[in-house]
Amino acid sequence: MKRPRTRRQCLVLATVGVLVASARIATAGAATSATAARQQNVQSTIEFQDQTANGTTVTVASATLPDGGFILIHNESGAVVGRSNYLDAGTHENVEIEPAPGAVSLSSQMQEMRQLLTDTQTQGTMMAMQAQQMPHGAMQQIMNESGEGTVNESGGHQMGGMMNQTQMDQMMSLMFQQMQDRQRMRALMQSMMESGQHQAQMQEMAQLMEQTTMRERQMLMHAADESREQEQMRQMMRHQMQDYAQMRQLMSQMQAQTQQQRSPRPLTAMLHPDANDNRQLEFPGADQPYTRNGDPVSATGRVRA
Ligand SMILES: [Cu+2]
Repeated sequence: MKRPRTRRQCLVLATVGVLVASARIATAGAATSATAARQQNVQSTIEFQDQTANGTTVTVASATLPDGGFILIHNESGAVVGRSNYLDAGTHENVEIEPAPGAVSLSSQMQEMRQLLTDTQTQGTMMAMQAQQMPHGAMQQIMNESGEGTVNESGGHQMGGMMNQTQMDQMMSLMFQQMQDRQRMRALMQSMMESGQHQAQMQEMAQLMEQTTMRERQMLMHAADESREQEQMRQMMRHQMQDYAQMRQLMSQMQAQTQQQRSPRPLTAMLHPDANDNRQLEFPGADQPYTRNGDPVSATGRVRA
C-alpha cells in the first residue's frame, strides 16, 4: 500500500510535538499527573475504514484521544482537507467529518443539483398554492415585475384593495429564490458538461428544466384564474411531477456512472492533541499528531464518493 507522504512530514513534526508536550507536563507539575497517568494507560487509536462517503461526509469509525484533541483528514499529498470539532478525552465513535468540496470527488456537484431539484419543486408547489388565493391580475402583475414574462395579457389589473401585500411579498421572494436556484443549476450543469461528463443526460436535463419552468408559469396563471378548469390543472401537475421524476432518475443514473468511473481516493485520518488546551486547532503549529512508537496515530481508508 502506498504510504501517504504526510507520514514522514508528520513524524518530524511529531517529534517536536512530543518534546513540547513533555516539557508542558513537566512544568505543569502535579495538576497534570492524572493526565500523564491517563496518557500512559490509555492508548490513542483510530479506525478509519474504506467507505462510500455519505453525501459529503466521511465517517471515522472510532478514535481514542487520551488527552482530547482533533481528528484531521489528510489527502494523498498530506494537505489537511477536513477536521473534526474539538473532541473530549476518551473514545468517540462514528465521528462524521465534512472534507473540503472536491476532496472526495466532484459528486458534491451532483449532490447539490439534487438538493436544488427538490427545492425548486417544493417552491413550485408553494407558489401554486399561493396563486390560488390571488386574483389573476395580481398574479400577472407579479410575473411582470419579477421579469418572469407574461403568459397572456387578458388578466387586466386588479391591484390595490384586492391585493394582499404579504402574499405578494411571499410570492415575489419565492420566485426570486426559484430564479436563483435555477441559475445555480444551470451553472452546475454547464461546468459538468464542460468537463465532458454525461453530455446526453445533461442535455435532457436542460430540456426538462426549461419545460418545467414554462409549465410552472402556466400553472401559476391557471391557479390564479377563478374560472380555472380543475382537470387542466391536474393534468399539468401530473406532467410536472413526471418531469421532475425523470430529472431525478437522470441524476441517479449520472451519479451511479460517476461512482463507477471514479476510483476511490485514499484519505488519512490522524489524531492531533490540543497541546495548548485552548480547544483550538493549531496545526501547523503546536498540535502535532499523537504518536505511537514514533509514528503518528493514523489510518488510511479508500473513500468513494
Ligand atoms: Cu496529521
